[in-house]
Amino acid sequence: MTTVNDAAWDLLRRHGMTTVFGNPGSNELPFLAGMPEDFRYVLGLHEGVVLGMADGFAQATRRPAFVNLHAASGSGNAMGALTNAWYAHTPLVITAGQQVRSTVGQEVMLSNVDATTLPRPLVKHAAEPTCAQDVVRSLSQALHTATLDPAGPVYVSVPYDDWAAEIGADVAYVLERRVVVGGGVAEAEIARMAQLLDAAEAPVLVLGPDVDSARANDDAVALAERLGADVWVAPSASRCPFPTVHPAFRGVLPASVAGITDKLTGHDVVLVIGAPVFRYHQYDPGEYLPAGTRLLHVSCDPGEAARAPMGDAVVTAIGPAVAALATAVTPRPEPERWAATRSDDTRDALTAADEETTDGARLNAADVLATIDALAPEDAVYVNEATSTVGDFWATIRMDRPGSYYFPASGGLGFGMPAAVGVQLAEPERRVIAVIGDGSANYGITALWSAAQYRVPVVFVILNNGTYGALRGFATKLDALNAPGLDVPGIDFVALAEGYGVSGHRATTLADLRSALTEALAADTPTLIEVTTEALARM
Ligand code: TZD
Ligand code: CA
Repeated sequence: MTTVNDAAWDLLRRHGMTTVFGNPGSNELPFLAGMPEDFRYVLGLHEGVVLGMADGFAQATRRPAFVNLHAASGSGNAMGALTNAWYAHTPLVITAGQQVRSTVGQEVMLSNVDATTLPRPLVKHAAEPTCAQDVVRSLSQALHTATLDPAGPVYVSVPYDDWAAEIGADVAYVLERRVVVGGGVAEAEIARMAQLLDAAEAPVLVLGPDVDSARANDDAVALAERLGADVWVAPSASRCPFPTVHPAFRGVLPASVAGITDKLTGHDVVLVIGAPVFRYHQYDPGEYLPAGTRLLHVSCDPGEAARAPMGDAVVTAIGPAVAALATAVTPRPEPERWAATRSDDTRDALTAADEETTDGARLNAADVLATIDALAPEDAVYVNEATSTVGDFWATIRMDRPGSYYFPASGGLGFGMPAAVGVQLAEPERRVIAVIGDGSANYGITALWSAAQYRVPVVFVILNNGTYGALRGFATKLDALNAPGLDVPGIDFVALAEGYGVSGHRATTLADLRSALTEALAADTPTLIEVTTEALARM
C-alpha cells in the first residue's frame, strides 16, 4: 500500500527538493516521521530563520525550496521573512501541519483556523486539500505555482491524519507531471525596443534582481557594451545583476523619485530590466522622469509591470529577452569615458586603508569593507544586512560574477544571517561573507546555531555601531530625532556566537580584522567577527 506520506516524499524527490527547512511541532511529526534517508532536515530555531535559510537556498540554487512550519503560530513567526521572499520572487513551497481534520472546527489546540487566509497576501497561492487523497496533487500544484514566472512563495496546510491514508495508483499522473512556460520572446516587442534604443542618443540601462536570478548577467554586459550604455542597478538592490568592476557600472540608483530623475538626466531612453519601476523608499517627490525621457520596462511579473506609474512594459521571461535584445541592437563604438575606468586588474590595485585608528576609536565602516574586499576570494558571495553602510558596500566591494549579492528584498530585517546559511548550503564551493548590522543581527541571531550544527562555514561580520544607524539617518530627514528606541547598546556578539557554538572574535583595529578574517576564511566551520564601528548617520 502506498500512503499519502510515501507519495509526497516521492513527489519532492522528483523535483529535487530533498532539503527540508523546518521547525516541527506535534502536527508535523507524522509527516516528518516518514522522511526518507536521502533527504536532509535543516532545523531552524525560529520560523523567521527557517524561512530566511530557505529563501537564501532557493535564490542561490534557483530552484524551489521546501519549508515545513508548525501550524498557525509557526507560520505567523515566518510572516516577516515572507515579505522578503515575496518581493524577491523566491520559489518556496511552505507547508504547515494542521490538526486532525475532524477536530479543526472545534478549534482544538494548534488548529490553524482559516489556514488559507493566514499567509495572504504574501503567497501566490494558499490551500488546504479537501481530503487526504488530494494532498499530493495539492503539493504538486503548489510547487508548479511557486516555480512559474513570477516565482514566489506558496502555502499548503495539511491535516496530520492525512499522511497515513492510502492513495490510489492514479497519483502516478501527478508525480510525472512537468509544467513549463512555453512562450519565447515577444519578437515584435523586442524589435520595437531595439529600434527605440538604436534611435536613442544616450540610452541607459537600469538592471534589477531578476536579471541575476535569470542568470542574464553576461547578456546584460553584451547589451550594455553594444549600446555603449552606462548601467545603474535598480534602487533598493537585493541582487547584483552586473559586474561592479565593469567600466559601464555607475552604482545603485537612489531610492527616491527626485534622486532617480537627477541621476537619469541626460538620457533620452531608459531601459529597466528585471526590477519594479521603481522600488522607491525615501519620499522625495519630483518629476518621475527627466523631461523628454522615455522609459521602457522588461519584467517577468505582470503585477510589477501593471502598477508602475510610467513607462511602456513588456512582460516576458527575463533571460531570453535580454539575450534577444543584446543581438537585436546595433553595435556602437565603446564610449571614451569607459577607457579611464578600464584597467587590467583592478583587484590588486585596491587595498584596505593601512592607517590604524588610534586606540579606543571605532573603525570606519568603509575601511572595514575595504579590508573584507582585499582579503575575500574573488568569487565570494555576500549577504548584506547592514543598512546605513549600503552605499559604502557598493562603492567598495568588487563583485564580478552572477549570484554574488543578496539583501532583503522587502527591507524586512532578519533575512541576512539565515539567508547566508541557506546560500552557503546551496553553494559549498564559494565562501559566503555576511555583513550584518548589530541591529539586524538580532532578528535572525539563531541562524548561528544552524550554522554551527550543520557546519556551514559562513563568515559573519557584525558591524557594531551600537545603534539603528539607518533610522538615525531617517530621523534626521523626517525631523524625528527625539524618537525613542534608536540605540541598541550592550550586546556582546562574541558571547552570543560562542553561546550558539560559533567561533567568535572581536576586532577593534584593522589588523585584528585582517587576522580574524584570514583565519575565518581558512576554516571549514562558521566564524563570527564583531567589529566596533563608528555610528554613522548617513543615508
Ligand atoms: N524591523 C524589521 C523587521 N525590518 C525593518 N526594516 C525595521 C524593523 C526598521 N529598520 C530599518 O529599516 S533599518 C534599521 C531598522 C531597525 C536599523 C538596522 O540597524 P543595523 O544597521 O544595526 O542593522 P545600521 O547600519 O546601524 O543602520
Ligand atoms: Ca547598527
